[in-house]
Amino acid sequence: MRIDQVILRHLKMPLKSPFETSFGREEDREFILVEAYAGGRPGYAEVPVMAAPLYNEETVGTAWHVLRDFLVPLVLGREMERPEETRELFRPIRRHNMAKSGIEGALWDLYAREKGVPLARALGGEKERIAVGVSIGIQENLSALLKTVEGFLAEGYRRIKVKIKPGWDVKPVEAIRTAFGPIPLMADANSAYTLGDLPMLQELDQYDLMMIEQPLAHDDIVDHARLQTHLKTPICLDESIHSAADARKAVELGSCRIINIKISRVGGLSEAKKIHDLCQERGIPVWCGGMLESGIGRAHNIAITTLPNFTLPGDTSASARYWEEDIIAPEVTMTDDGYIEVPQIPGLGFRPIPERITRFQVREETFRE
Ligand code: OSB
Ligand code: MG
Repeated sequence: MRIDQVILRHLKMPLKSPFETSFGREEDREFILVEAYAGGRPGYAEVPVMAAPLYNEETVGTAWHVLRDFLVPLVLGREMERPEETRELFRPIRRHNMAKSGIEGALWDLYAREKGVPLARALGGEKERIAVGVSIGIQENLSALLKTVEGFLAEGYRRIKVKIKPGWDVKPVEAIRTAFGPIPLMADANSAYTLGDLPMLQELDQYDLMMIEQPLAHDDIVDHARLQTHLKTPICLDESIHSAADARKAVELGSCRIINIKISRVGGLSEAKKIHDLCQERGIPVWCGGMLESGIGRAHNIAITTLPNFTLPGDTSASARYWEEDIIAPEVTMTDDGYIEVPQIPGLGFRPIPERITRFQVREETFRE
Protein backbone atom coordinates (compact mmCIF):
# COMPACT_ATOMS: atom_id res chain seq x y z
CA MET A 1 0.00 0.00 0.00
CA ARG A 2 1.22 3.46 -0.92
CA ILE A 3 -0.08 6.17 1.40
CA ASP A 4 -1.09 9.11 -0.79
CA GLN A 5 -3.27 11.11 1.59
CA VAL A 6 -3.71 11.64 5.33
CA ILE A 7 -6.47 13.66 6.99
CA LEU A 8 -6.32 14.76 10.63
CA ARG A 9 -9.49 15.83 12.43
CA HIS A 10 -9.73 17.35 15.90
CA LEU A 11 -13.08 16.35 17.42
CA LYS A 12 -14.85 17.45 20.57
CA MET A 13 -17.68 15.14 21.69
CA PRO A 14 -19.85 15.70 24.77
CA LEU A 15 -19.75 12.78 27.21
CA LYS A 16 -23.15 11.59 28.49
CA SER A 17 -21.92 12.21 32.01
CA PRO A 18 -18.68 13.76 33.32
CA PHE A 19 -15.84 11.31 34.02
CA GLU A 20 -13.80 12.06 37.15
CA THR A 21 -10.50 10.45 38.15
CA SER A 22 -7.80 11.25 40.70
CA PHE A 23 -6.20 13.51 38.04
CA GLY A 24 -9.18 15.47 36.74
CA ARG A 25 -12.70 15.70 35.37
CA GLU A 26 -13.73 15.42 31.70
CA GLU A 27 -17.05 16.72 30.39
CA ASP A 28 -16.18 16.77 26.70
CA ARG A 29 -13.86 14.30 25.02
CA GLU A 30 -11.34 15.97 22.70
CA PHE A 31 -9.21 13.76 20.50
CA ILE A 32 -7.84 13.36 16.97
CA LEU A 33 -9.10 11.11 14.18
CA VAL A 34 -6.60 9.91 11.59
CA GLU A 35 -7.67 8.88 8.07
CA ALA A 36 -5.00 7.42 5.81
CA TYR A 37 -5.66 6.65 2.14
CA ALA A 38 -3.98 4.38 -0.39
CA GLY A 39 -5.46 4.73 -3.89
CA GLY A 40 -8.88 5.75 -2.55
CA ARG A 41 -9.08 3.02 0.11
CA PRO A 42 -9.31 4.48 3.63
CA GLY A 43 -8.06 3.39 7.03
CA TYR A 44 -9.27 4.97 10.27
CA ALA A 45 -7.84 5.30 13.75
CA GLU A 46 -8.11 7.49 16.82
CA VAL A 47 -5.49 9.32 18.87
CA PRO A 48 -7.22 9.32 22.28
CA VAL A 49 -5.13 12.05 23.86
CA MET A 50 -6.64 14.27 26.51
CA ALA A 51 -6.99 18.04 26.18
CA ALA A 52 -4.54 18.51 29.09
CA PRO A 53 -1.40 16.46 29.97
CA LEU A 54 -2.88 14.93 33.14
CA TYR A 55 -2.94 11.22 32.23
CA ASN A 56 0.28 11.24 30.22
CA GLU A 57 2.43 13.99 28.71
CA GLU A 58 0.57 14.23 25.40
CA THR A 59 -2.28 16.57 24.52
CA VAL A 60 -4.38 17.27 21.41
CA GLY A 61 -1.93 20.10 20.65
CA THR A 62 1.28 18.06 21.00
CA ALA A 63 -0.14 15.13 19.04
CA TRP A 64 -1.31 17.40 16.22
CA HIS A 65 2.15 19.01 16.01
CA VAL A 66 4.02 15.70 16.04
CA LEU A 67 1.66 14.14 13.50
CA ARG A 68 1.74 17.10 11.11
CA ASP A 69 5.45 17.93 11.32
CA PHE A 70 7.07 14.52 11.87
CA LEU A 71 4.92 11.39 11.52
CA VAL A 72 2.70 12.19 8.51
CA PRO A 73 5.73 13.23 6.37
CA LEU A 74 7.37 9.87 7.16
CA VAL A 75 4.49 7.83 5.70
CA LEU A 76 3.20 10.07 2.86
CA GLY A 77 4.21 8.71 -0.54
CA ARG A 78 5.78 5.64 1.01
CA GLU A 79 5.14 2.13 -0.25
CA MET A 80 4.60 -0.25 2.68
CA GLU A 81 3.94 -3.97 2.84
CA ARG A 82 2.78 -4.09 6.44
CA PRO A 83 1.70 -1.64 9.17
CA GLU A 84 4.50 -2.89 11.46
CA GLU A 85 6.97 -1.06 9.22
CA THR A 86 5.97 2.20 10.93
CA ARG A 87 7.74 0.94 14.07
CA GLU A 88 11.10 1.17 12.34
CA LEU A 89 10.17 4.47 10.64
CA PHE A 90 9.07 6.07 13.92
CA ARG A 91 11.89 4.68 16.08
CA PRO A 92 14.07 7.86 15.94
CA ILE A 93 11.16 9.90 17.32
CA ARG A 94 11.09 9.59 21.07
CA ARG A 95 7.81 8.91 22.88
CA HIS A 96 4.68 10.68 21.54
CA ASN A 97 3.19 7.18 21.62
CA MET A 98 -0.43 8.24 21.19
CA ALA A 99 0.40 10.27 18.08
CA LYS A 100 2.31 7.28 16.66
CA SER A 101 -0.53 4.88 17.46
CA GLY A 102 -2.92 6.94 15.33
CA ILE A 103 -0.93 6.52 12.12
CA GLU A 104 -0.14 2.89 12.76
CA GLY A 105 -3.79 2.15 13.59
CA ALA A 106 -5.05 3.76 10.37
CA LEU A 107 -2.54 1.64 8.42
CA TRP A 108 -3.71 -1.53 10.21
CA ASP A 109 -7.32 -0.79 9.23
CA LEU A 110 -6.22 -0.05 5.65
CA TYR A 111 -4.15 -3.24 5.56
CA ALA A 112 -7.02 -5.39 6.85
CA ARG A 113 -9.41 -3.86 4.28
CA GLU A 114 -6.89 -4.50 1.51
CA LYS A 115 -6.56 -8.15 2.58
CA GLY A 116 -10.34 -8.43 2.97
CA VAL A 117 -10.14 -9.66 6.59
CA PRO A 118 -11.49 -8.31 9.88
CA LEU A 119 -8.91 -6.26 11.82
CA ALA A 120 -9.09 -8.83 14.64
CA ARG A 121 -8.01 -11.60 12.24
CA ALA A 122 -5.27 -9.45 10.69
CA LEU A 123 -3.85 -9.12 14.22
CA GLY A 124 -4.07 -12.88 14.80
CA GLY A 125 -7.04 -12.79 17.19
CA GLU A 126 -9.55 -15.63 17.17
CA LYS A 127 -12.21 -14.80 19.76
CA GLU A 128 -15.69 -14.20 18.36
CA ARG A 129 -16.83 -12.16 21.34
CA ILE A 130 -15.06 -10.31 24.12
CA ALA A 131 -15.96 -9.93 27.81
CA VAL A 132 -16.82 -6.41 28.86
CA GLY A 133 -16.23 -4.44 32.05
CA VAL A 134 -16.97 -0.85 32.97
CA SER A 135 -14.86 1.88 34.57
CA ILE A 136 -16.77 4.14 36.95
CA GLY A 137 -15.47 7.63 37.73
CA ILE A 138 -15.40 9.22 41.17
CA GLN A 139 -18.99 10.01 42.21
CA GLU A 140 -20.58 12.76 44.34
CA ASN A 141 -21.29 10.40 47.21
CA LEU A 142 -21.66 6.71 48.11
CA SER A 143 -25.36 6.46 47.29
CA ALA A 144 -24.74 7.88 43.80
CA LEU A 145 -21.94 5.33 43.37
CA LEU A 146 -24.11 2.38 44.46
CA LYS A 147 -26.89 3.48 42.09
CA THR A 148 -24.41 3.69 39.22
CA VAL A 149 -22.94 0.25 39.98
CA GLU A 150 -26.42 -1.25 40.26
CA GLY A 151 -27.33 0.15 36.83
CA PHE A 152 -24.22 -1.24 35.13
CA LEU A 153 -24.63 -4.67 36.78
CA ALA A 154 -28.24 -4.76 35.57
CA GLU A 155 -27.02 -4.01 32.02
CA GLY A 156 -24.80 -7.10 32.23
CA TYR A 157 -21.28 -5.67 32.67
CA ARG A 158 -18.97 -8.50 33.77
CA ARG A 159 -16.59 -6.49 35.93
CA ILE A 160 -16.80 -3.23 37.85
CA LYS A 161 -13.80 -0.90 38.14
CA VAL A 162 -14.00 2.06 40.47
CA LYS A 163 -11.71 5.04 40.42
CA ILE A 164 -10.16 5.82 43.80
CA LYS A 165 -8.18 8.74 45.26
CA PRO A 166 -7.15 9.76 48.78
CA GLY A 167 -10.36 10.26 50.76
CA TRP A 168 -12.38 8.10 48.30
CA ASP A 169 -10.88 4.62 48.54
CA VAL A 170 -11.76 2.18 51.35
CA LYS A 171 -15.30 3.59 51.75
CA PRO A 172 -16.45 3.13 48.14
CA VAL A 173 -14.90 -0.35 47.92
CA GLU A 174 -16.47 -1.42 51.22
CA ALA A 175 -19.85 0.02 50.21
CA ILE A 176 -19.86 -1.90 46.91
CA ARG A 177 -18.85 -5.18 48.59
CA THR A 178 -21.53 -4.76 51.25
CA ALA A 179 -24.23 -3.95 48.71
CA PHE A 180 -23.35 -6.40 45.92
CA GLY A 181 -21.31 -9.23 47.48
CA PRO A 182 -18.63 -11.12 45.54
CA ILE A 183 -18.92 -9.40 42.12
CA PRO A 184 -15.72 -9.06 40.03
CA LEU A 185 -14.44 -5.75 41.39
CA MET A 186 -11.22 -3.73 41.05
CA ALA A 187 -9.94 -0.23 41.80
CA ASP A 188 -7.85 2.23 39.72
CA ALA A 189 -5.87 4.94 41.54
CA ASN A 190 -4.24 6.64 38.51
CA SER A 191 -1.03 7.17 40.52
CA ALA A 192 -2.66 8.92 43.48
CA TYR A 193 -0.64 7.23 46.27
CA THR A 194 2.90 6.71 47.57
CA LEU A 195 4.52 3.99 49.67
CA GLY A 196 3.55 6.15 52.66
CA ASP A 197 -0.05 5.03 52.02
CA LEU A 198 0.80 1.36 52.65
CA PRO A 199 -1.60 1.04 55.64
CA MET A 200 -4.59 2.14 53.53
CA LEU A 201 -3.53 -0.05 50.59
CA GLN A 202 -3.23 -3.05 52.95
CA GLU A 203 -6.68 -2.26 54.30
CA LEU A 204 -8.01 -2.74 50.75
CA ASP A 205 -6.57 -6.30 50.79
CA GLN A 206 -9.55 -7.55 52.83
CA TYR A 207 -12.04 -6.74 50.01
CA ASP A 208 -10.78 -9.39 47.62
CA LEU A 209 -10.26 -7.04 44.69
CA MET A 210 -9.26 -8.65 41.37
CA MET A 211 -6.44 -6.10 41.27
CA ILE A 212 -5.46 -2.57 42.13
CA GLU A 213 -4.45 -0.54 39.09
CA GLN A 214 -1.53 1.92 39.11
CA PRO A 215 -1.53 2.84 42.80
CA LEU A 216 1.87 4.63 42.71
CA ALA A 217 3.66 7.14 40.48
CA HIS A 218 3.00 7.18 36.72
CA ASP A 219 6.70 6.58 35.96
CA ASP A 220 7.48 4.04 38.68
CA ILE A 221 8.19 0.32 38.62
CA VAL A 222 10.54 0.16 41.64
CA ASP A 223 8.20 1.22 44.44
CA HIS A 224 5.42 -0.86 42.87
CA ALA A 225 7.66 -3.93 43.23
CA ARG A 226 8.20 -3.09 46.90
CA LEU A 227 4.47 -2.50 47.39
CA GLN A 228 3.53 -5.82 45.74
CA THR A 229 5.57 -7.75 48.36
CA HIS A 230 3.32 -6.19 51.05
CA LEU A 231 -0.02 -6.77 49.30
CA LYS A 232 -2.09 -9.89 48.59
CA THR A 233 -4.08 -8.01 45.94
CA PRO A 234 -2.37 -8.18 42.53
CA ILE A 235 -1.02 -4.88 41.23
CA CYS A 236 -1.90 -4.04 37.62
CA LEU A 237 0.18 -1.42 35.81
CA ASP A 238 -1.31 1.08 33.36
CA GLU A 239 0.58 4.44 33.16
CA SER A 240 4.06 2.93 33.82
CA ILE A 241 4.10 0.62 30.78
CA HIS A 242 4.95 2.19 27.40
CA SER A 243 6.56 -0.72 25.58
CA ALA A 244 7.30 -4.43 25.62
CA ALA A 245 10.67 -3.52 27.17
CA ASP A 246 8.91 -1.75 30.05
CA ALA A 247 6.59 -4.74 30.47
CA ARG A 248 9.52 -7.17 30.64
CA LYS A 249 11.29 -5.07 33.28
CA ALA A 250 8.14 -4.68 35.39
CA VAL A 251 7.41 -8.40 35.25
CA GLU A 252 11.01 -9.32 36.11
CA LEU A 253 11.06 -6.87 39.02
CA GLY A 254 7.71 -8.13 40.33
CA SER A 255 6.14 -4.67 39.98
CA CYS A 256 2.82 -6.13 38.80
CA ARG A 257 0.99 -9.42 38.26
CA ILE A 258 -1.36 -8.08 35.58
CA ILE A 259 -0.93 -5.53 32.78
CA ASN A 260 -3.49 -3.12 31.32
CA ILE A 261 -2.65 -2.77 27.60
CA LYS A 262 -3.77 0.46 25.94
CA ILE A 263 -2.94 0.58 22.23
CA SER A 264 -2.36 4.34 22.33
CA ARG A 265 -0.20 4.41 25.47
CA VAL A 266 2.23 1.88 23.99
CA GLY A 267 2.50 3.50 20.55
CA GLY A 268 0.24 1.27 18.47
CA LEU A 269 -1.22 -2.14 17.76
CA SER A 270 2.13 -3.80 16.94
CA GLU A 271 3.68 -2.90 20.30
CA ALA A 272 0.41 -3.84 22.06
CA LYS A 273 0.63 -7.27 20.43
CA LYS A 274 4.28 -7.61 21.51
CA ILE A 275 3.33 -6.88 25.12
CA HIS A 276 0.50 -9.39 24.84
CA ASP A 277 2.91 -12.07 23.55
CA LEU A 278 5.53 -11.37 26.22
CA CYS A 279 2.93 -11.52 28.99
CA GLN A 280 1.50 -14.73 27.58
CA GLU A 281 4.97 -16.35 27.72
CA ARG A 282 5.49 -15.13 31.28
CA GLY A 283 2.07 -16.15 32.61
CA ILE A 284 0.89 -12.55 33.15
CA PRO A 285 -2.79 -12.01 32.23
CA VAL A 286 -3.63 -8.81 30.34
CA TRP A 287 -6.75 -6.81 29.58
CA CYS A 288 -7.48 -3.91 27.27
CA GLY A 289 -7.75 -0.51 28.93
CA GLY A 290 -9.73 2.41 27.59
CA MET A 291 -9.31 6.15 27.07
CA LEU A 292 -13.02 7.02 26.68
CA GLU A 293 -12.64 6.36 22.95
CA SER A 294 -15.13 7.17 20.23
CA GLY A 295 -16.35 4.23 18.17
CA ILE A 296 -13.23 4.33 16.00
CA GLY A 297 -10.78 3.74 18.85
CA ARG A 298 -13.27 1.34 20.45
CA ALA A 299 -13.24 -0.82 17.29
CA HIS A 300 -9.45 -1.11 17.51
CA ASN A 301 -9.73 -2.06 21.21
CA ILE A 302 -12.26 -4.78 20.35
CA ALA A 303 -9.91 -6.19 17.69
CA ILE A 304 -6.82 -6.44 19.93
CA THR A 305 -8.88 -7.98 22.75
CA THR A 306 -9.51 -11.04 20.53
CA LEU A 307 -5.89 -12.19 21.18
CA PRO A 308 -5.86 -15.19 23.56
CA ASN A 309 -4.06 -13.72 26.61
CA PHE A 310 -6.66 -10.95 27.01
CA THR A 311 -8.26 -13.19 29.63
CA LEU A 312 -9.75 -10.52 31.91
CA PRO A 313 -12.74 -8.28 31.03
CA GLY A 314 -11.49 -4.90 29.77
CA ASP A 315 -12.71 -1.29 29.82
CA THR A 316 -14.08 -1.38 26.25
CA SER A 317 -17.71 -0.75 27.18
CA ALA A 318 -20.65 -0.18 24.80
CA SER A 319 -20.96 3.14 22.90
CA ALA A 320 -24.06 4.04 24.95
CA ARG A 321 -22.01 4.09 28.16
CA TYR A 322 -20.26 7.24 26.85
CA TRP A 323 -22.19 8.83 23.97
CA GLU A 324 -25.70 9.95 23.05
CA GLU A 325 -24.54 9.48 19.45
CA ASP A 326 -21.36 7.65 18.50
CA ILE A 327 -19.60 8.43 15.20
CA ILE A 328 -19.85 4.87 13.83
CA ALA A 329 -22.61 2.61 12.55
CA PRO A 330 -23.63 0.28 13.95
CA GLU A 331 -22.66 1.57 17.38
CA VAL A 332 -20.90 -0.83 19.76
CA THR A 333 -23.48 -2.79 21.73
CA MET A 334 -23.23 -5.34 24.51
CA THR A 335 -25.25 -8.54 24.94
CA ASP A 336 -27.37 -8.99 28.11
CA ASP A 337 -24.65 -11.26 29.49
CA GLY A 338 -21.85 -8.74 29.01
CA TYR A 339 -20.13 -9.52 25.72
CA ILE A 340 -19.36 -7.55 22.56
CA GLU A 341 -19.61 -9.56 19.33
CA VAL A 342 -16.52 -9.13 17.18
CA PRO A 343 -17.41 -7.80 13.70
CA GLN A 344 -16.72 -10.24 10.87
CA ILE A 345 -16.37 -7.77 7.98
CA PRO A 346 -13.07 -6.48 6.55
CA GLY A 347 -11.21 -3.77 8.49
CA LEU A 348 -12.26 -2.28 11.82
CA GLY A 349 -15.80 -3.52 11.26
CA PHE A 350 -17.86 -0.34 11.80
CA ARG A 351 -18.68 2.49 9.34
CA PRO A 352 -17.65 6.03 10.28
CA ILE A 353 -20.62 8.44 9.94
CA PRO A 354 -19.31 11.52 8.04
CA GLU A 355 -22.16 13.91 9.10
CA ARG A 356 -21.56 13.17 12.77
CA ILE A 357 -17.81 13.49 12.44
CA THR A 358 -18.29 16.89 10.80
CA ARG A 359 -20.71 17.94 13.53
CA PHE A 360 -18.15 17.30 16.29
CA GLN A 361 -15.15 18.52 14.31
CA VAL A 362 -13.29 21.67 15.38
CA ARG A 363 -10.29 21.47 13.00
CA GLU A 364 -9.28 19.52 9.89
CA GLU A 365 -6.08 19.33 7.84
CA THR A 366 -5.37 17.31 4.70
CA PHE A 367 -1.89 16.20 3.62
CA ARG A 368 -1.12 14.88 0.14
CA GLU A 369 2.09 13.50 -1.29
O1 OSB B 1 -6.72 4.98 33.88
O2 OSB B 1 -7.79 3.56 32.76
C1 OSB B 1 -7.57 4.73 33.04
C2 OSB B 1 -10.06 7.01 31.20
C3 OSB B 1 -9.23 8.05 30.85
C4 OSB B 1 -7.91 8.02 31.22
C5 OSB B 1 -7.40 6.95 31.97
C6 OSB B 1 -8.22 5.90 32.32
C7 OSB B 1 -9.58 5.94 31.95
C8 OSB B 1 -10.55 4.93 32.34
C9 OSB B 1 -11.80 4.80 31.49
O3 OSB B 1 -10.45 4.23 33.31
C10 OSB B 1 -11.72 3.66 30.57
C11 OSB B 1 -12.83 3.71 29.53
O4 OSB B 1 -13.99 3.47 29.89
O5 OSB B 1 -12.53 4.00 28.35
MG1 MG C 1 -5.93 3.14 34.53
